[in-house]
Amino acid sequence: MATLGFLLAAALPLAAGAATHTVTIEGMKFVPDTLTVKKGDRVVWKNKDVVPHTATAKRGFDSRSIAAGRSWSHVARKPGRHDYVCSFHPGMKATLVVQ
Ligand SMILES: [Cu+2]
Repeated sequence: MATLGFLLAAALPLAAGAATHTVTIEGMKFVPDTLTVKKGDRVVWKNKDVVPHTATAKRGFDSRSIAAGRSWSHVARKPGRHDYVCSFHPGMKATLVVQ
């Protein structure tokens, strides 16, 4: 079952012990506005608003447009403090800390 093996591998891309964290985008805010994760963890941004948003760091990651009701995930690989904004609404600011 080579095909099944491939599908399982695709569904499990995280290293053993890696965690998944969620940032909810709701009411024009990132919640929580500061999230600390370990290197290799996955972060999922869930847009619960009725307008698109982005999660855009100067360096490290850029979700591009996340449509209303959709989500985007990113594996945190770069240690450090990553301040990010929504590029459509620059007043929306948050921080991802990768340890
Ligand atoms: Cu936005």
